[in-house]
Amino acid sequence: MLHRQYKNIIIHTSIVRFLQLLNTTKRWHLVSQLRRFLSVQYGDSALLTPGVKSYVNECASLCQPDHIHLCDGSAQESQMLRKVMLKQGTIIPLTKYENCWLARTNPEDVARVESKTFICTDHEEEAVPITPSAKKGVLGNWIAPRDMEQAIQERFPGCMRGRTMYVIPFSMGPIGSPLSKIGIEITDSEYVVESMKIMTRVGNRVLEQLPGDSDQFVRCLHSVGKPKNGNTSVPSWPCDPERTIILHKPGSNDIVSYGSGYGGNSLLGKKCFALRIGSTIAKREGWLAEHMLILGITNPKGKKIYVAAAFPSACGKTNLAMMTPTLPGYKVECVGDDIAWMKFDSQGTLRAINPENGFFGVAPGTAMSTNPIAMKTIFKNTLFTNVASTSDGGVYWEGMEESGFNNVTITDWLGKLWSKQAEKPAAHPNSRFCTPAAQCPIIDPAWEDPQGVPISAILFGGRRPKGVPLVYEARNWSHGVFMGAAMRSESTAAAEHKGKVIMHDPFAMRPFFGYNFGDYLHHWLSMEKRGNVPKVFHVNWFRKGADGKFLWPGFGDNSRVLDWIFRRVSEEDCFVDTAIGYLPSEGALNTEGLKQSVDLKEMFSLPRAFWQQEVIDIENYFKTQVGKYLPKEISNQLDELKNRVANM
Ligand code: OXD
Ligand code: MN
Repeated sequence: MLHRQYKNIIIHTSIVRFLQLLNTTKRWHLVSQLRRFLSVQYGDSALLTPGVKSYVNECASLCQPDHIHLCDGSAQESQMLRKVMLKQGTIIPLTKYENCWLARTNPEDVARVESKTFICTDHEEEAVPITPSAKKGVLGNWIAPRDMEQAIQERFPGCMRGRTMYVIPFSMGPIGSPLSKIGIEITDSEYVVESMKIMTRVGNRVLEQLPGDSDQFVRCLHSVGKPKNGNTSVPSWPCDPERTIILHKPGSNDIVSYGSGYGGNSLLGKKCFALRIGSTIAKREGWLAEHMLILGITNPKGKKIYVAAAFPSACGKTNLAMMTPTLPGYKVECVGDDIAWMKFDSQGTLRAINPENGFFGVAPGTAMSTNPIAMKTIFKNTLFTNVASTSDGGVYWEGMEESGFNNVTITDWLGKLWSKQAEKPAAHPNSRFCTPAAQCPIIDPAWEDPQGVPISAILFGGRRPKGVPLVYEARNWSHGVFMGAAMRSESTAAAEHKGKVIMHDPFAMRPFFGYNFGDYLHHWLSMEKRGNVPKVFHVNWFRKGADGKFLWPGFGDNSRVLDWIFRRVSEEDCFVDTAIGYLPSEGALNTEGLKQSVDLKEMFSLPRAFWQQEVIDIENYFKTQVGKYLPKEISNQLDELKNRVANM
């Protein structure tokens, strides 16, 4: 039985099906009637702008849901949706914690699907570089407008029959900030609604920000879909893995996602809006939408700077953003762990907001020893996905401290009893916690400042087991942009890639570019003319020694690297000039009190053969994947690096 209030805010949409049978004039007339009907039925209908109403109508007539629900963002609404999800078996309560839930997905729907993610523009080269040897999909996938339309028509008509269509008004960024943007997500998944309510700001207060007669919002249509053959093997997690597709049309600010309920494919505010569509809006408006964490760091003298850092998915952004420094007197505060929108203010200072409202972090590896702040954040008001559960109503994943699990049984992410002797992990490697940012104990006091926080340094990094030192600094802005363009990292479980191959992942944006990477580089280079650009650094916590073990302890000890960066931002003369950039001079990295001995010599060594090969690989990548779109400044930077490496 549905909650009474719930019944009040849903409408039957068989009328919409009927509309499709009519000719255009009659349909137009009835659509206007329906619009009036919608505005009367839903909560505070006065808040629905004509643009939102007509988008809702459009989606309803396409998807033909049984009911429509305009989300108001309230706690009461969440209670109601949780009841629905419990009944469907989509979530189970985690009674050990306060207001925590576990969702188990269909095992075929566990990660972002990059190969099925497309950017739609009139001309292919607006979306991706075209070169004779470019491998398909390396820097994104293009789809022609008519093919996008066809993909929609093959999947969406009637896909929400028997389901409720939810309308989620959401703000990316603090409501009302000049840096924020609004989206309307339409979805047939309660899991998506509840996750969006954590990850973004949702509800009527968002609609109030939309100017009366405009449709200035990003249109986000999502359906978990229905397999063609009707086979929903996991009824609690409907999806259509075979026909999953994620489409973006920057020209009209449209996102259309079908077939997957998994976070990055379905919480459309995150990767689809804040990065892919966001980067195209940013290009148009002269700012940057990036796959970056933002943190504030205060030194023992009480001076504070903010840093933004781009690492590929599942490379420790959340851990760095919430770091507990081992260096005495330092304090780190978190603004965001995944996405930064950065724009110069009128003084020429680069200011950043975190457009998100929550953390969608990778669970495995999160522990008191690695990220105690995350552990203090995630055990209330959290929606877990694909972690293992314990018989006392708790959660478990690989890397969590072992103690406390002796007297309980563990059920793995597939719902099967699990033992430590099992060969398969208990939690899926891409299992997640989705938790409100505001409850992070070290959330920065300025994290919702509508003006954003001033950025003094930008870090690029990845998992590089060989050759790449712990930290080095770019010689200037163009060199920094080159460093971002040349980023590489070992693949992780965040997407569908298999095995641990070193992949090029420029700016950690490879899966998230909304437009041609060559144009993106031009845009980054142009930032130097717009304001005071920050210093740029490259970091690598993952270098391994000959014994295969990590050379650097990482986690809280990364504060030692941040300390050096802080001092470089303050122009301290604590560097040496090398072929690849500026490295800490001898003794400049504070290693006092390190709990393990570190082979600094090896960690900072620059093996000539490695760097010669690195330059060849970068050159090859630029040539085959970026071709004529590569800005001259970047190829100059490559030539200069090549010369310096040759003389190493
Ligand atoms: C994420 C990702 O979920 O990058 O943040 O995949
Ligand atoms: Mn990410």
